[in-house]
Amino acid sequence: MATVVLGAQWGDEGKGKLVDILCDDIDVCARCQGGNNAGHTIVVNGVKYDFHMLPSGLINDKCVNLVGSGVVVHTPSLFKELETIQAKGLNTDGRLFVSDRAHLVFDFHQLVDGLREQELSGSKKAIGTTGKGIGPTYSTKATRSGLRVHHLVSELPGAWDEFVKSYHKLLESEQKRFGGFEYDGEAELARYKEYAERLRPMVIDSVPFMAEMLTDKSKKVLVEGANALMLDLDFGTYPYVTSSNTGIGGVSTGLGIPPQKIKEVIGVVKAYTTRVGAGPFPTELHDKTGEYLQEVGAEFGVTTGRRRRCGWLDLVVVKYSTLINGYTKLNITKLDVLDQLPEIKVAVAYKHNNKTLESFPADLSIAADAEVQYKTFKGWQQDTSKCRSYDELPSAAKEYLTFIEDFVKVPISWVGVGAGREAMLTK
Ligand code: 2SA
Ligand code: GDP
Ligand code: MG
Repeated sequence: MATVVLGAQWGDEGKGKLVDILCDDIDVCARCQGGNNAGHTIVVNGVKYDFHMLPSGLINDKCVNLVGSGVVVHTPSLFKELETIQAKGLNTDGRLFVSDRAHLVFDFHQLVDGLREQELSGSKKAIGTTGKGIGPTYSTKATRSGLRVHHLVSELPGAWDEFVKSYHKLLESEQKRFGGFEYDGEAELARYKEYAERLRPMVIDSVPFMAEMLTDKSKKVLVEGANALMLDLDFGTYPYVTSSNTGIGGVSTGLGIPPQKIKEVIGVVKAYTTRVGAGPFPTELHDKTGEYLQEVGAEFGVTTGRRRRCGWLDLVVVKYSTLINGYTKLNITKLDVLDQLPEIKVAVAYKHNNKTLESFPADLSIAADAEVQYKTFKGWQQDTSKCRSYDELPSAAKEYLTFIEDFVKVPISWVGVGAGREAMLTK
């Protein structure tokens, strides 16, 4: 059976940290969507690891890791990331598999990502992507012109020639669409000839692999979500979203696993809200409190280094994401960041034209104009970062947590009070 960890807001809730802790007792950690746009920071004994495309289960030396079929793989970045974590002392030998059905991100997809953003910025509607080629690669997947891992590593006669032909066709169609940009496709293909050799030993048909892991009663599987529900292509703040299903749907489509094999869905919720990139953010703070959250929370993008926008916790968002993802447990993270605030607010409803909205609206102009209704809590103004059990938390902090639990109607099982493994309280 599988446990799934998903982001409940706009990302960077601290999913990586929970995944790392759970992987102590996990056999397979799998990514199902996204690519190296993700950034999961994990701190173990003071050593910081930044994961982008690779599953965070690689930190645990007993855990096998899978880059699933729904992930888009920029091969050079995969090897670079592997080398970086190996240089920090992790032995990844025989513990990383890549699905043969995953799509390949080429450098020209990244170039096109920038060109699309430039086009949109003319109408002031740029998405604020990470520039990692994620949208363009999922686009070519949907138009059925993309190339997959099995195309690259195939040893069937004529397979490489076929790969080269399809590559040129794909590149030419992008060049046609984007004003005939200059591009050295031959040089990229030469690099891919080498990558094919390095990648081949890791490539598997992940469908029978996952089926076996999910049937074997002695095996535990964890699915590591990337990005978060409000960035979901279908249910997020479209078009200000990423190009994959970051919600529960992406787990089945991105790994080929039946939904009844999912036992637990853990929603990771930051004790306030952040967003990186453009798009609506009803509880965003443009004042000193917003700056406080950004600085104390060290809210910078792990992949791009961009400053994250900050605001109050929005329970309209968390409830909406619960309706879709069906969380069975919550992990509230970064509670310690709120420690010094005299007053803490939580959004509990949106009003539009004097009517309370039923849920997070599809129409972004309604989200932008909505009047946010808050509940205000007195801050605890005590250091929680040294707490090592739930009981040690100040009573005002417990009140805040209980309110979240009651509002969302999902039990809180973990509370984060610091970046390290030791700073996770179980409830
Ligand atoms: P993309 O590149 O096409 O996926 O961008 C589309 C939108 O999705 C947002 N997005 C993210 N939001 C939060 N965190 C992400 N990962 C990195 C991190 C981001 C970074 O952990 O900090 O370093 O900037 C992530 N990845 C994609 C993106 O900002 C766009 O709004
Ligand atoms: P992810 O994308 O959801 O995995 O989250 P990120 O790694 O992008 O961002 C979360 C950041 O907060 C990382 O730098 C973590 O090390 C850090 N972090 C995680 N949990 C906590 C916590 O409970 N308290 C504090 N202060 N930092 C945390
Ligand atoms: Mg992140």
